[in-house]
Amino acid sequence: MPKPLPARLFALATALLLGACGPEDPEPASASEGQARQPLMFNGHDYLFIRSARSWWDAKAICESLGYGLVTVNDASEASWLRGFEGPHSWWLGYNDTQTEGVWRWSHGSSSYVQWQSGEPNNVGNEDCVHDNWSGRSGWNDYPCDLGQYFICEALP
Ligand SMILES: [Ca+2]
Ligand SMILES: [Ca+2]
Ligand SMILES: [Ca+2]
Repeated sequence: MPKPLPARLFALATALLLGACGPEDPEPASASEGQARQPLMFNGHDYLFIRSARSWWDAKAICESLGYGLVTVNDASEASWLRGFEGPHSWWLGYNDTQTEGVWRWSHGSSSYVQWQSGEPNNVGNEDCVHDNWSGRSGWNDYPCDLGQYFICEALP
């Protein structure tokens, strides 16, 4: 079980996330989106679904500033649970080949589980970061790291 997060971290997270949902957020806030910014738990891990379109690098830094990392997908049950919150959007995961083209790693932790969409990864135009639910289709696509996407943080063990 992860350690309970102190109240001051929640305050920081709330302030940061509300601040992050300014002009870059293409969608109006709603009650359900507000709830989605609170940590959700699955299998003993806390997650944040952050509905602010950021580069993969910014997303990674924001997760880390909160004591999380970009999500590592460990198995099909976690992938399925995540998808239940994704709606029509695509979301950054921690998977990337930023270090060596074609050598895929997780930014935080490790996993041998993969769920590529058909024909992916294809590195079209140099795609080194992975998002889930591209075009509303199940599975992963490699995508340019500097384009803005919503993102999922998972608490570090
Ligand atoms: Ca995980
Ligand atoms: Ca690549
Ligand atoms: Ca691709």
